Amino acid sequence: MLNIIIFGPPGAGKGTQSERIIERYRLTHLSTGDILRNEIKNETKLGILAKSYMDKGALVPDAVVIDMLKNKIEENRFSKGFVFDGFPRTLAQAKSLDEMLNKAEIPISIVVSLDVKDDELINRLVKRGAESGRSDDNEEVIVQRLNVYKQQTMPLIDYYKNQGKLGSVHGVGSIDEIFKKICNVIDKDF
Ligand code: B4P
Repeated sequence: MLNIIIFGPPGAGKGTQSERIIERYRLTHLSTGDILRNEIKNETKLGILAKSYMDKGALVPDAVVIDMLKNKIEENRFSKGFVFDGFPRTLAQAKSLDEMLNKAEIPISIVVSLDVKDDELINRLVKRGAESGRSDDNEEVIVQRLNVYKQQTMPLIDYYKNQGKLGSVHGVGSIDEIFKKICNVIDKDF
């Protein structure tokens, strides 16, 4: 089983590259951002709660997201493997994921970290906001999301480095070039 975490700040290209990874390696895409946006669209209780955090650039509480992800893993238990996109985002989420997967004897294989500087991230997300109207893609909220990333998510780099699972990829350039580099990192180990 191949379980990949695609890791990086908001706008690094996680969602974009995940689409290609799942196609090439025949994996199941679990994007917590997409799942939450779907809940918002369907105006569920979870969606209404999530929106109140996402619109401020804050993370949705760990307990909610962890529970949601556990259900999705269970629903897709016959999959060949997963691409975790946007999860984990906190140490508590990372530890829960390890616990869940280790218990099922399907641990994380590799963490691909996309490195992109802040000014490029802001440009990309402002552009996406203008095109898609996504409510958290405006400059004020983007700056807040980047702060949250640095405080709560970046510590996971050391967490996975210490497990010997981190592979870094420079995330600027064409989408094809970056995808090639990601495949090299995955294929080197598996
Ligand atoms: P996400 O949906 O994960 O959104 P994101 O960080 O903005 O990344 P995304 O995958 O969408 O964008 P990508 O980098 O591909 O999270 C949104 C919110 O949901 C969070 O702020 C949080 O509130 C909540 N949430 C989600 N998961 C959570 C969790 N685990 N715990 C708690 N809360 C959670 O792409 C960005 C743009 O760049 C696109 O327009 C793309 O076209 C462009 N792009 C991609 N690659 C490019 C390249 N090489 N060159 C130029 N542009 C590129």
